[in-house]
Amino acid sequence: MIEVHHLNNSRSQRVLWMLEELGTEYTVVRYERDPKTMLAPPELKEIHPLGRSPVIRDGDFVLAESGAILEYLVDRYGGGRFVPPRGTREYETCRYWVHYAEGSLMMQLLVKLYLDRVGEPAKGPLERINAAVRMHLGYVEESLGTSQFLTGPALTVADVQMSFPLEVSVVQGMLGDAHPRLKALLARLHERPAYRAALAKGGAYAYAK
Ligand SMILES: N[C@@H](CCC(=O)N[C@@H](CS)C(=O)NCC(=O)O)C(=O)O
Repeated sequence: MIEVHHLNNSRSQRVLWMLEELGTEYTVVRYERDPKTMLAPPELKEIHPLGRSPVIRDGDFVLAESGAILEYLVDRYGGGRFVPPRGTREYETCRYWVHYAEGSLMMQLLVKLYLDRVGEPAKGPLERINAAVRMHLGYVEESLGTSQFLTGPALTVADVQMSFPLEVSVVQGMLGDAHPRLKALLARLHERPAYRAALAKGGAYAYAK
């Protein structure tokens, strides 16, 4: 059975959600962040040398990196669900959003998180990163257009992977009334039974606003 090495309040929540959508059996191995540093406990390094979450173990295969994990899960257990047909433009767009989530949007949000902590001395760089985050969110809002989900009328792995940076954007006060389509998308994602079931399995998650 698949093991998900899951850290509270983390990106790993979307792996549980994906597995609930797939209806694939899994167990959760839980780790708690240090309440002061918010870092993962050292035991996570026993499953993967980087000591970050998520990590899954499927048989003797250990895989880290949330985008790679989600793509692996839909390829292996999806039977064609949660991903557009290969060879189509929608398939490539789906893959684009999976990479964009961590490679572009989340990267900006992490810089913002650290600069926010520095405070006044980082005022200039913080203004620049806020402008960059606003530009990114405006771009995602426009890209969504009138679609129900990021790659069209059905939920795909792209929506699952993008959920975390969008949720972090809400908590950081960057995603709001200027983004009615993204707010509606998040509401649509949050009301899914599989999303709710994953929350019940994962424990503390501060981003499901
Ligand atoms: N790009 C990686 C990032 C993994 C990552 O940094 N995970 C965070 C949780 S959101 C973590 O484990 N943080 C604990 C720490 O840095 O000690 C992914 O998408 O899986």
